[in-house]
Amino acid sequence: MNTQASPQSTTQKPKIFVARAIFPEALAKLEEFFEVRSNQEDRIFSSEELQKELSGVAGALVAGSERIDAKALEDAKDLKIVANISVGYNNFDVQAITAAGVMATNTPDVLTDTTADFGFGLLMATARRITESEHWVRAGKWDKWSIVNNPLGMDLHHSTIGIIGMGRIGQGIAKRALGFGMKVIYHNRSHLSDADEKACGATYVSKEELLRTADHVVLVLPYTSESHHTIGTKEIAMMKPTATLINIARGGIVDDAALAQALRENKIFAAGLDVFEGEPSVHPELLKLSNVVLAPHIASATEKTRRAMVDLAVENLRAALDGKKPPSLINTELFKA
Ligand code: 8YV
Repeated sequence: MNTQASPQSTTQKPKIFVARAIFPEALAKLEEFFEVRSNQEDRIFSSEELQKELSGVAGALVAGSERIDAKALEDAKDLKIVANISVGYNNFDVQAITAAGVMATNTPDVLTDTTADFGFGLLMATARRITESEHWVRAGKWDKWSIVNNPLGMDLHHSTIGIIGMGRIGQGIAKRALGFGMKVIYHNRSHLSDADEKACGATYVSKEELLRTADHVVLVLPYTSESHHTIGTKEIAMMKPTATLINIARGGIVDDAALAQALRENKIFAAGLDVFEGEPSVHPELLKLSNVVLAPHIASATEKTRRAMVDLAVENLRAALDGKKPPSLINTELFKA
């Protein structure tokens, strides 16, 4: 065995912190270049612990579970980059991060199709009562074939899908809906270009028109203070009693208590939720209902895509610590070539 220190081990590697468990191969790659403090046991840090972990490191890989704000950055005097393993970055106070001179990055594009697939799958499971039917079979309730006495759902084909939030993932869902012969309407902060509208077969409508006319409402908008409770009692009251509501965006975009009450009173047909207010806690009333499909925030969770997200976050971190522009820099004003 060669006991001589390699040239690499004598030069000081920059210190980095990996806040969540990641794939061992990605960790090994990081260890080639950095002195890594990692959290392979995957526990969730308190804000005090996070603040401590960020002190003395040049870079950090984090996820939606880590809130990066002025408090978290208080002692992070050496920090140059905070790389989110997530496209959504509502866990970042971008203003505070930028004020601290720290680059912030996310993981767009690599998860678009995987997330759109899941959104469409959740819609199908919800409208056609697939998980409820499975529970029904497992509970031994399937004692005879019947025309009417089994879980009857709502059609997707040739119905109207209303997408709120028409970014990359929303457009991905629209394109899938076209294959089902669905009419696509959308609401967004801004109109798509004519070419993008055409590619999605989508028509821009007001939020109110969307809620009143869509058979299936799908939420794919980012969470901000403006999008908090985009869907509450008032909005649900505008929806058709036969409509479904799908949230793959963020907890807090839907008022979960109001939704639970509406589902209990059959104000709408059903809901499919991948994200929740205060997750991983789920509103206890939602857990009691059969007309809601619940998933643990897994829209981007395929092996290939989660690896691609981690790889992109690693690429962002390495670029920043190499003095290069990270491929998905959020606060671009910080990069001085
Ligand atoms: C992440 C997501 O898995 O990318 C996003 O915005 O919601 C998911 O893909 C999750 O946020 C973990 O950070």
